[in-house]
Amino acid sequence: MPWTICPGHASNKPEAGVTTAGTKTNDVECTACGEGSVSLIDDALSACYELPDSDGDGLLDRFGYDDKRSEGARNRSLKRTRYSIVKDQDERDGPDGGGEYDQCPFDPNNDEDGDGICARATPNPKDNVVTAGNRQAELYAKFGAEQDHCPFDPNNDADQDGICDVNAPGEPKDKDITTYDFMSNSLVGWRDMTCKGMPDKCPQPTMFRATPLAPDKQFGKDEQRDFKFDRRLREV
Ligand SMILES: [Ca+2]
Ligand SMILES: [Ca+2]
Ligand SMILES: [Ca+2]
Repeated sequence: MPWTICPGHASNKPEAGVTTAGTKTNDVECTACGEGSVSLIDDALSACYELPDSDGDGLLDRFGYDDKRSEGARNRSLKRTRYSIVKDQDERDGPDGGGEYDQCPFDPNNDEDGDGICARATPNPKDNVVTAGNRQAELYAKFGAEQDHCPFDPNNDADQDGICDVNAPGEPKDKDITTYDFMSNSLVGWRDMTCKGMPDKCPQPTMFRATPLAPDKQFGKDEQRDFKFDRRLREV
């Protein structure tokens, strides 16, 4: 007697797993997977898998799942190979029985500043799976396995001084978001000196203009060689 096949997630029935194994005389019993568990394969061997929640925020990890899709005569005749975290991850928003997948499975605050970067590091080798650009990374926050070192600062330390411009309430924040360095990666702080409004009323420059102090108002050859111009400097 062929055993009953418990439906997987691709079926039009709610996914179910084996709760009583089949024997020579008894059929398999299937039970629909409850909230927070899945069965991603239709077969007569795989049970529902209770999904982990690594950061304890109530949202489920896609990582950790496994099943018996490579075992048994039927699975082998279908040329199934072992579950692959890269090829076979559940791409739905959540299991049939309830629950939702976590786009930042190691960040309980789930990208608090909304910049698409999760706050905590994704451990190896899971970080390789969700590296930005991989298909699986689309199931993750926008910037994949990147870690947000300024999780409360959506501009991620705009003046690049190593101090997050915004921090968690009660933690020190960068009071002086100003750049004094020509090698800076941004133009934050290079405000127009003729602007008389409060600092936050003066527009942020989009280019930098260098003014030589020499009487002829020209940069000498040595200055031109030493000065580190970048693409935002249009006029000398
Ligand atoms: Ca979670
Ligand atoms: Ca999370
Ligand atoms: Ca973030």
